[in-house]
Amino acid sequence: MPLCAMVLLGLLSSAGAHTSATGFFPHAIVLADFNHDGHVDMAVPASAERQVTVLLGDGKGGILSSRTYPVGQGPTWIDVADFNGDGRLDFVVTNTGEGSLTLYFGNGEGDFAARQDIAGIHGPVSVVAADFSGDGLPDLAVAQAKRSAVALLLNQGAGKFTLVQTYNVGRGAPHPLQSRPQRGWLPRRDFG
Ligand SMILES: [Ca+2]
Ligand SMILES: [Ca+2]
Repeated sequence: MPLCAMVLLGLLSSAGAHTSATGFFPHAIVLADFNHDGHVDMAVPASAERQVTVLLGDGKGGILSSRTYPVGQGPTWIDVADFNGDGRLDFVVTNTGEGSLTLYFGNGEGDFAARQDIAGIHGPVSVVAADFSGDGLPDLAVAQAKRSAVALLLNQGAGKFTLVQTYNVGRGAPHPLQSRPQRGWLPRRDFG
């Protein structure tokens, strides 16, 4: 499967490397501890599959479980935050081909549900979650490559977002945005 993306963990050894399929054409990886077990997990959007794969790590370089979640066309970027304030991590994906975002809300045990789509975001190529308004809720900044712009969406609470401003950043494609350190979510970035 030459085009099938694989996640490779750990160093090659006599026992071989751990691999796990994540779908075709992955564009990004975000790290977080989705199930609160102290081990780093991953979420990977695969643009040709319209899906995100969540891989739960075992802290020894292996994968405990893998589960995929459907998103929109051409998912290219992902970020993580607690968007609805329930203490459990959620994720947001840019659907570049569809002009939308998809959010999933975590249950704190590594599973995600209550999909929410935000339409009308033309050509989103990357997204970062941060509290831009100072109210303690993570908002979203979305890079729109074809418009040479960044869209700012404010979190209205319960994970609901409103587009409040679009900033022109001049000619050229803003890709990607730089995310902030995710303190408190990654006790260590050590897969082994
Ligand atoms: Ca974990
Ligand atoms: Ca949450």
